[in-house]
Amino acid sequence: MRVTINQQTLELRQGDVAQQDVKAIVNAANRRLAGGGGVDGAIHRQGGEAIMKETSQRYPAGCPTGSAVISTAGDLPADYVIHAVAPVWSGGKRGEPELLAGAYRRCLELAVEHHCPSIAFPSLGTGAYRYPIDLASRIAIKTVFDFLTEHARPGLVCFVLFDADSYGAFSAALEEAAGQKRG
Ligand code: AR6
Repeated sequence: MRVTINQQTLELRQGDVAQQDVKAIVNAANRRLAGGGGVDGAIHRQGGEAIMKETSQRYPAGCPTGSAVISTAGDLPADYVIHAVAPVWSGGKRGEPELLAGAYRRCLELAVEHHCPSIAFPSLGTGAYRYPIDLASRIAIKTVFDFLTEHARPGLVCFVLFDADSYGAFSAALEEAAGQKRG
């Protein structure tokens, strides 16, 4: 599924974010950038040691929740990995929506700052961090939708969803957002 926003493309794909042939892919990281399972495990396993080597040198203090940092992509098809830290879901009253939106926004800013014409995101926060997919997908879509409306770049933004349920939630959120824009 794909829509055009401000002459740019927002696309949903199913698969492994690590294997996407785009300029930057986004990692679902933790604050210590310590490595883990899920998306993080796939990226470090397939990208090799260069990624962790660079992040531990450049970002010894890690990355705050709701933000992101950028590194090499090692052996992956992409040139950059942007490591984003989503909030751990704890009911929704601890600033989780703002933090999740902030993480997506910072990734888009970093992609633009590094002249990336394309970026691929996983669904941040909805695995080990337990953010409910119906809520998280709406925040993800709205944040990207608004960014593309307000900026002329990056050009192509993909969400790469790992399973059918996540794909379904993102499709519904995208239809809702596109419908609202059409009025
Ligand atoms: N490509 C795309 N999506 C994937 C992939 C993949 N290769 N693998 C899993 N997913 P998670 P979080 C989906 O747990 O919730 C890590 O250990 C997965 O089904 O990767 O932000 C870090 O080190 C889910 O829908 O990220 C942190 O400690 C979504 O991606 C913590 O987990 C996110 O799942 C971050 O947790």
